[in-house]
Amino acid sequence: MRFSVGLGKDGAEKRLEQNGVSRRDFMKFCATTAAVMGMGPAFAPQVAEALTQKRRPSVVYLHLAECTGCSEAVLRTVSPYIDALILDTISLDYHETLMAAAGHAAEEALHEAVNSPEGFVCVVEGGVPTADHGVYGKVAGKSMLEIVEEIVPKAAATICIGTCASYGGVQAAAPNPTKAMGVSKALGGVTTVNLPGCPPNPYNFVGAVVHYLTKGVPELDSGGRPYIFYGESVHDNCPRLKHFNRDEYATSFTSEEARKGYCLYELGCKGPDTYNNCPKVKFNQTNWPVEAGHPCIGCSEPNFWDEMSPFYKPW
Ligand code: FSX
Ligand code: SF4
Ligand code: F3S
Repeated sequence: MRFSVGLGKDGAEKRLEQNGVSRRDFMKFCATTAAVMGMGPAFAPQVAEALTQKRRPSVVYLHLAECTGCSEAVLRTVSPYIDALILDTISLDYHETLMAAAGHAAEEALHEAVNSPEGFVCVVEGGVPTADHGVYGKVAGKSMLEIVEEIVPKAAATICIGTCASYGGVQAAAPNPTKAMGVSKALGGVTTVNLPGCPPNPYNFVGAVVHYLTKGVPELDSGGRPYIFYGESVHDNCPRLKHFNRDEYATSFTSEEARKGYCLYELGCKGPDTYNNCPKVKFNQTNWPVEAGHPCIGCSEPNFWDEMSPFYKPW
């Protein structure tokens, strides 16, 4: 495959090399991202171009109520170093856990990014506590509710990374004392690109960013999820499906059937009711829960902590 992308030594290619990403790794990554987006290899050069364009989009990344596992999932990726690529592609002007600035300097960076005439993309990680005017979650003296109310309407687009920002997540589980909810709901139904998963797959994040840069906001389902990543159920693409179709189930984790790779439905697998591309994309291109022997707990569905539990029993 030949790529005719202008990765000049002085520009993107050099920066990527400095971050430990070889040209070969980069092109492989672009082809994988194209595939994750449901596009053929012919789209890879456009992915490369989007990721190396001169004008890097300004991104304001907000942390609300969450475990930071979403950021960790992006930062802990192995080859081809999604963190380096993402950090090189976008201008991350505000990210509370990554930025060197603190206190007033951090607030100043946020203010500048949000008011820049060039515009910005908002990425939100975490749910919004809304009880008692949002008093249960604050950053720099402002409630998380006030922060999203102020910033999200000004953004060119908002990407919710993870189930918490998309739908509320673990802090929204019953009895939900802080009345945590997803960003869209907290703001009265504003459109957000939701990338649920607890944590989400970093490739879906990269794919969403590339989609935004090349084709605009992707087509979303009723839960705000892009069809390209969440259009099929986990069950649809599961390698254990042939056993499900033959009624071959593992009845305990230590059984002979479990060792043979039988279906995990009897052990609580919620793959048939969960929409995500885990079997196709995997985590770190290595593995995903069901292939590793664990039932899907439905982590990319709204309210999965309440509605998909008990996790180890079939419905
Ligand atoms: Fe939520 Fe992100 Fe689950 Fe954690 O921060 S989606 S709790 S893995 O990581 O928001
Ligand atoms: Fe479906 Fe889960 Fe069985 Fe896979 S293990 S076939 S996702 S029920
Ligand atoms: Fe989550 Fe199920 Fe995938 S638990 S990571 S949606 S297999």
